[in-house]
Amino acid sequence: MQIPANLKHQGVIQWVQDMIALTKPKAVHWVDGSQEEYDKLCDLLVESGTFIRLNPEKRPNSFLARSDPSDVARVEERTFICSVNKNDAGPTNNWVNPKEMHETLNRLFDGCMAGRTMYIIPFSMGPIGSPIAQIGVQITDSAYVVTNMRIMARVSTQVWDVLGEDGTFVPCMHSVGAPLAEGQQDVPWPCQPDIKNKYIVHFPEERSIWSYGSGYGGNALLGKKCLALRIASVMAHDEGWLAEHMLILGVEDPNGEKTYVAAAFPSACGKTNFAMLVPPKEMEGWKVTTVGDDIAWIKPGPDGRLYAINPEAGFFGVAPGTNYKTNPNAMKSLEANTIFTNVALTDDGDVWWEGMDGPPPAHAIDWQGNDWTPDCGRKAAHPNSRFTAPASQCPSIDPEWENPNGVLIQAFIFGGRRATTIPLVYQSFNWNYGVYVGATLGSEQTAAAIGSNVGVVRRDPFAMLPFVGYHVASYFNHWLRIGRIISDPPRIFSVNWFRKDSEGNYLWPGFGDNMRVLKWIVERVHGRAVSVESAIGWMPRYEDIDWRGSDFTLEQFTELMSIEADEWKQELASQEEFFIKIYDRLPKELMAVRELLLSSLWRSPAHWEVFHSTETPHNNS
Ligand code: SAT
Ligand code: MN
Repeated sequence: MQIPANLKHQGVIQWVQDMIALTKPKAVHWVDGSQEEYDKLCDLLVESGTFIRLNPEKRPNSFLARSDPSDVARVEERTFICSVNKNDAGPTNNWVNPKEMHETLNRLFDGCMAGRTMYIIPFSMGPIGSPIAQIGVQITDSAYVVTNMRIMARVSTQVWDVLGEDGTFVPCMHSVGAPLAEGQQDVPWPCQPDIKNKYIVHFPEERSIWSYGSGYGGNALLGKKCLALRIASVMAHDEGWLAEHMLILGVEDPNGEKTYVAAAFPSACGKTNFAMLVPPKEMEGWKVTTVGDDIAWIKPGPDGRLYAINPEAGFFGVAPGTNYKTNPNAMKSLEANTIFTNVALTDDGDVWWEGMDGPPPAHAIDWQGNDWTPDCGRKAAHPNSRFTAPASQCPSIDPEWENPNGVLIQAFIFGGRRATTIPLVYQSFNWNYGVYVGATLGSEQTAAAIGSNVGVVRRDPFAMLPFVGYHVASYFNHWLRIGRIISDPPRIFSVNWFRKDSEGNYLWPGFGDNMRVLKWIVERVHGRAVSVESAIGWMPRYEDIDWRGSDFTLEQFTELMSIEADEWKQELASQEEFFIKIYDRLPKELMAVRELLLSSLWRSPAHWEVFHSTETPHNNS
């Protein structure tokens, strides 16, 4: 075995040797992260039928992959947190005794790479050498995974230098679980089609990851949800920082003042669109820049304030609905050097998905490889189809996005997809109330996870339900603790872009218009925006929002901001139901906040009447 010249870490070498002995690959390839290597792997994937090279005139250096129809999203029911003590995983995670799970995995991985090449990927989550970054080494038998990892993480032999002889790394073991017998013909998307044979396993005490049977997204690109959220959340808890399912964006006001905010939304709720927002042109001088669209690692800096990095290097974004109107920056990011998965192929060798600009093509090949026409009654692209594109190609990328020390976070935003109940925006009274807002976040489920009841509301605290690597109530306590150790804590806001009227139409236009809300948030942070006190927090009046270029009326705003008694009673009951599930470790602060909320909601019926512009403003931030 030809070990890379600058790899001096015996722990890595020993681990790789053990994994070779276990999985018995046909060949071993140490990934160096070079362009040349990437191009060769893409050629190989074209040859094997996994990749289709797109028309180089339309989409240079870009490819389409179609997954097995069984392997199209994260598998939450097969995701495990194998802590030594069951209750350290908490009631919201699947748990198996780690010893037992190791036995299962050893059996599954025994010989699982037969006939395949083992790739060893050195990667850094975060700028290489950043004090906030972490190093991972992923072993995989999927060249598709290698090419995607090279976009999503910093894959480089430099990582071996940073690791030195005794640095810390997270071992990330991955196999599609489809060994090839002598002479057996491979398929374009090898995997274990039966969901029961897929395993996404985390050992929080060992800080290791084992993934078997899937080649898709967060199941297989192990730097993302597995390392950067589930394992990192455990590290963050132990070390006093935050690993969050949050986008990071910068807001520049007309005076050039920059404010960074981090926002948590569940998967497939428009984080990428929000992170790359283009303000309405009438809001002259306001500008949004992108630091990250999915994950934030946030640490107290030397001044006691919170600084965030995006640990990723690319976007793994939802394709359907993305177009030059909803997200021009994403569209420009994926004009070249992009891998598309499960979108449709047009007759001229380009890609298409539902909601792309212009009329649908008269004919295409759908995500399953079948002929497709607009009237055929099927979707051309899978609802969870994705693009993998380098962040550096994003026109709105923030100049500080690779700053190893991160950017100063001044506001947190929590948002779900809620047809009712939750108003467009409000500010929590203080940090503890804000933690309550995050802890009780609810959202209608999306196609990002297999087996989800699309449209049904579930509690998704901090948008981290499938990503906290330990007991979720201890995670709440960790957030409360952070509030006690930092100086000048960020202000915390709730938003809901997805409220509907009684006919089921969205009340809020969303996309670029979200800038109006973001502007109010930023001005609140700096103590400049007016608000009024409601039962649940501080809220803008109609005239506190910048409506330039909009014809949104006071009546519409009133409906969008209303707090309905019956809905909120139900909401608090549903929040309590969740709290009861995690009662054994639920911080007392959250129970107290709930009581206070209930007491302020329980007022004379007049209180429930909607917000109107005659209330006395308080300029209290
Ligand atoms: O986990 S994935 O990376 O496949 C996508 C998501 O759920 O956000
Ligand atoms: Mn996500």
